[in-house]
Amino acid sequence: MSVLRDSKTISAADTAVTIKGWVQDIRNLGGISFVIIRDRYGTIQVTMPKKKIAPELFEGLTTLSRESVVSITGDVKTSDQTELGVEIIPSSFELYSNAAVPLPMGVIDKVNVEMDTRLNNRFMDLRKPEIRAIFELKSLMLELLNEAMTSNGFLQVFTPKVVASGAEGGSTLFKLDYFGRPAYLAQSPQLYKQMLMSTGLDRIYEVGPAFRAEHSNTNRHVTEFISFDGEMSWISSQSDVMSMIEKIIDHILNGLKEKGKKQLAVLGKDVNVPSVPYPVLTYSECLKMLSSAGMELKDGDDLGTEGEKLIGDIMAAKGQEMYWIAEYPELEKPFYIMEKDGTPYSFSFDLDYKGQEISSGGQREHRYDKLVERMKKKGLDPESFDFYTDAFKYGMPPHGGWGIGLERLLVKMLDLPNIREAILFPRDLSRLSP
Ligand code: AMO
Repeated sequence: MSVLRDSKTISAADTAVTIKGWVQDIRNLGGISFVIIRDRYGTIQVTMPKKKIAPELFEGLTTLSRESVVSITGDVKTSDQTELGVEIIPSSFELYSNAAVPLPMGVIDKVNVEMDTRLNNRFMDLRKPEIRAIFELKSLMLELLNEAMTSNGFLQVFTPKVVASGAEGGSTLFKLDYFGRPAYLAQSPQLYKQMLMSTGLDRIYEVGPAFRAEHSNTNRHVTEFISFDGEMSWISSQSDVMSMIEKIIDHILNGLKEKGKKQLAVLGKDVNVPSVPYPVLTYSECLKMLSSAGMELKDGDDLGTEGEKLIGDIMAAKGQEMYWIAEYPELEKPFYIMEKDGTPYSFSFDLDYKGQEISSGGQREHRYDKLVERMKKKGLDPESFDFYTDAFKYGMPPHGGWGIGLERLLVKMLDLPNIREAILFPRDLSRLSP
């Protein structure tokens, strides 16, 4: 009677086992042949001394095509030649699925494959342990995020992704035909998370897709990403929100370092956890830092990708990977951000990690009259946002919040070259399939 085992649990104490997986490789060395079977956890070697194995079995196993899916039953033997310290001497096998030849791309070949080829054949790409490790870490990240939010009293919510109006500017809205009416894919849960502050739920968070019709092809923009949003009431200033984000990111990074050891080892990476609190730079200080480094921007200008990168370099030289850029010009920030009264600035912040924005947020304008005024100033028609502004008319506490691009956080943590590495099936300007 054979027992089922995967490569993680198999041991020399087993006598007969059945393993199931993909045929990663077959090596024929004349008198002896090896079939390497891969499953979710790793690989195991099936060893076939020609003289000791029935000819049909030997023939059947050695002629399998790479990546075919099989189950193999046999005896476990200790071996000092394999990583696991064991090998399997087969007695029977079953072919579940025969892989066509040639493969669209290799799984173990050391040749460099273009990202497009990898993404076109993502099912194959994900058979590589170092690619799967990224998504195992992403899943762990969610587990840690939920832990951090629950322990800080946040309620998880889900808001609509088909919406009547955008919150983050018209240029990145995807338009839909909603039974003859115009509708859009949600760019962020912004309006809904703020409306929830008027309900008394006080602290809410959401992890869900956000859609942006980004017209540029960059290594940090996609048209669909996972946004981790939080909103909290009764804040005294934006610093309360910033401290909360620090607590959460610290929990996530420490947790990944500790619980993601195996995956990090597969990737050959370590996580450096920046100490909290993170340094705060104001927008105005950033302009001065950039000017000293030879980049002249006018007050009110967007720092831009180049500016962000340069500040990242300056901060890296000071040993800082994670830092805030706060108090942006109010003109640069959306209508829902509170102005810093009497100044051209606002109670807003971005969190930058190694020279790239991974989050933005701030204190919100919770006063109805000021909100409506600010919407008009931004060229918006407050009436088309009635459903949102109504929530401010009848009692709204002071509040603030943030949006974190989950993939950007992961990619920066692992120093991956492209945000697409952290998305199973990325969507961008040119990619709609798979
Ligand atoms: P913002 O538009 O800055 O703010 O978005 C928040 C975070 O989302 C990520 N992000 C993206 N990631 C990948 N591809 C994109 N195209 C993309 N666009 C944004 C970034 C960014 O920092 N409602 C506000 C947040 C708030 O104030 O609560 C908002 O959406 O990491």
